Amino acid sequence: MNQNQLEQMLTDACKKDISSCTDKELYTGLLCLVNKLSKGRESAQGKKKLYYISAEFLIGKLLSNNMINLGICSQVKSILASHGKDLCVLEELEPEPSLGNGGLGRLAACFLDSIATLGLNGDGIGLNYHFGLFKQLFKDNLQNEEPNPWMENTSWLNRTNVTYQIPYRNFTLTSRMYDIKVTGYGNRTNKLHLFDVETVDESLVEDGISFDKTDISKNLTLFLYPDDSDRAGQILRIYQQYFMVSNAARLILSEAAAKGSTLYDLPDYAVIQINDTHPTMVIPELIRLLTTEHGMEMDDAIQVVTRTCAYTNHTILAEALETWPMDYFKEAVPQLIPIMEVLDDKVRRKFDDPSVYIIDKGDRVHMAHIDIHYGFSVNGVAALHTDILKKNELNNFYRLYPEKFNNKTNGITFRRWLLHCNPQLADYISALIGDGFKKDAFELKKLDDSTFTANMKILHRLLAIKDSKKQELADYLKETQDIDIDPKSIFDIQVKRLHEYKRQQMNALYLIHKYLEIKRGSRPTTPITAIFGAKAAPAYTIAKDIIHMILCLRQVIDSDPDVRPWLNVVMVNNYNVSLAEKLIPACDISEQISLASKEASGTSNMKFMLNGAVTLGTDDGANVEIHELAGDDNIYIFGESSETVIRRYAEGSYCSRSYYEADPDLKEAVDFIISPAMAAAGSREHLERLYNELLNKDWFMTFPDFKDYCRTREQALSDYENRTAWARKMLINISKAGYFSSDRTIEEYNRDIWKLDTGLAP
Ligand code: GPQ
Repeated sequence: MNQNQLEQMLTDACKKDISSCTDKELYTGLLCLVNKLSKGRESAQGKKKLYYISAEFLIGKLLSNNMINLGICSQVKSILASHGKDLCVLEELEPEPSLGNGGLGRLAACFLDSIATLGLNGDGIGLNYHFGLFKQLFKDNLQNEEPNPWMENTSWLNRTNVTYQIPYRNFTLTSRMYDIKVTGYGNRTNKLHLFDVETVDESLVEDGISFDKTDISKNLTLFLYPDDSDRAGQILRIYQQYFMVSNAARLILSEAAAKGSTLYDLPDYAVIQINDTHPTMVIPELIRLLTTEHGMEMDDAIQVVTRTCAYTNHTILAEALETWPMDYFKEAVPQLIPIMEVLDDKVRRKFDDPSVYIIDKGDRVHMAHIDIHYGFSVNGVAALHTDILKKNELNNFYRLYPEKFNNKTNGITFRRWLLHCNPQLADYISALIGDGFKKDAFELKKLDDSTFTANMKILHRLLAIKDSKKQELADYLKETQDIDIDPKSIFDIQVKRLHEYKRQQMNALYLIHKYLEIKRGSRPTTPITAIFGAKAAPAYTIAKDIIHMILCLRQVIDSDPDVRPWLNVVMVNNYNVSLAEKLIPACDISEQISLASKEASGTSNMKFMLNGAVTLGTDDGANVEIHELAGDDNIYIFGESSETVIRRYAEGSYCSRSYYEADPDLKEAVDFIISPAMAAAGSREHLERLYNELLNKDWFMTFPDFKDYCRTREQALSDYENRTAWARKMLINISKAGYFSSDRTIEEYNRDIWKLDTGLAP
């Protein structure tokens, strides 16, 4: 389509001349135009179809991404420019759906993009949360939560005619399916199906994010992860999960039947990827539907379902592995109990090992155990993670079913995380090595050649692009959050969910140490800006205390004229996908400092690498693979190894206080948390609780890694001063990032697990 035709279509969609449109009218017009253009593209076809079921799909804003994938983005930009309009301004009008929490949800969104791009026949299935996760607000240096409404009259959601009756113990809910089109890059359009109930009552929510948890028909799809610190909240999760999977199961069976499946041959028509354990109930629910509504024998149904379902594990943290009391199922979905009892009974007859039972002696149901026994594939999300699953966490299962276990190292979509968020860098790469990397990310390897890595002009240009992204971020944070940062400083960034194992607290301890050093006169050569972005789960007390510490520290430093010009600590408000798109291209040093063995993979580490940030991290999750690819000279690795950490846990002898007593720098930093200066900025209660937690527990072992972390971070800061050597590290990181394209990950899922027809060649 040429530019004139496109301009005419946009004018038609806006129903008036582009120049006379308000920004909002233009945004809506573009949305309609994109919907219309993607309508022309059929879903990928094929006998067999993938269903990716997930409680989270952190899709981010869709306008620009869809335009990139439709191949109209640069044309639209110039049409808008010719009328004095700016796409960036329109983008700000799009609300961001917060249908996810962190990496797991964003991974699901990257996967949908790659599945469509590769022309695979596969849809996502999830829930349509009206208020998403929550919107984060800071008040008195504390996190507050508010609903995050995102649905507007004209939106990406399309109401369908698909509805089902979903049965619970003493009532039935009528569901409705909404679809969001997932447009692949230069290719087919798939769908994200989001189920909802029409009786949901948004007015139930008052005072932040609290609401009456009793009336399920009114509250079912209000929030992702509603507060589950009490029984009612926990049972609400069961109601949600069952709603998601019962709808999914009905849709899957009806689509297969419509294509001619007898349902005995369901595995030829459907493969279900269970994204962590939230959708696990799809297994008993499918078995229930096959036996009660389709007349199948129990053993046949179990066989069919086992050959259809595959499970992805995303964590080894014991507290994150879901187990639910049998009572909850009795209360919400008693129809599943006979099925789960049969599943458990079969396991007990076959294996004489209580650690692999589905229902334990305390009458709790272990969701992951259902997936492993009654699915055909179990995968981890990075090489180290899968190894730890096999050797430690799931070793008892690995010994029973070695053939089921496989690794699929995570990936990210380069459309969003390079072409969209950093067009300057993408264009420059195109100028150097051509456009091929946009379809085949491995072509980035071409950059690792001395014609580029030893070329001063190229290295300087790379630095200039980084500088321009830093300036853009500085302008954006000033305008939207009234945060001042110096674009000439080093941008050191840690953005991810707030969790003790990710160790934002260790980053903060370093910053306290640095603050005190500067105060004593030891100034860095280049000023440092340390940026955090993180939401804490509303009921996770220590995580909220860590946010409080960081915000108090920010205030202390901000009001100290001796230090502020040299060290700036910032926590952006309401970190989300849109902010990530601005932060990541501007980053110099990427903080990936989880306790070794605890971060299953991490995916922001890959996004930063792709955008030319250098990683400062532990040998954990996918950092291990980044380390291997980038090489020792282009990454900063510190800290104890995963083996040491695992051994330390097994010995049970870790004592944080002994490290505190032995290291004066550490002691000084920890004590500062409860100093008068910090207390004046915040609440003594929160700060003391965190101080005591660290001193008496420090479950994620920040103290043993503190010294090495400080030393390594200092090394990175000093290496930054040699600008061309640093630029070379950046370039090598970019050149090795191709492996982390989610296209590669999805090809592996398809090759090893899904085995779908590969529709169009990409
Ligand atoms: N992850 Cl279990 C989440 O974001 N949420 C979860 O509930 C669980 C895992 C993350 C995990 O922490 C990261 O290391 C991974 O990179 C990510 O899933 C995707 O696999």
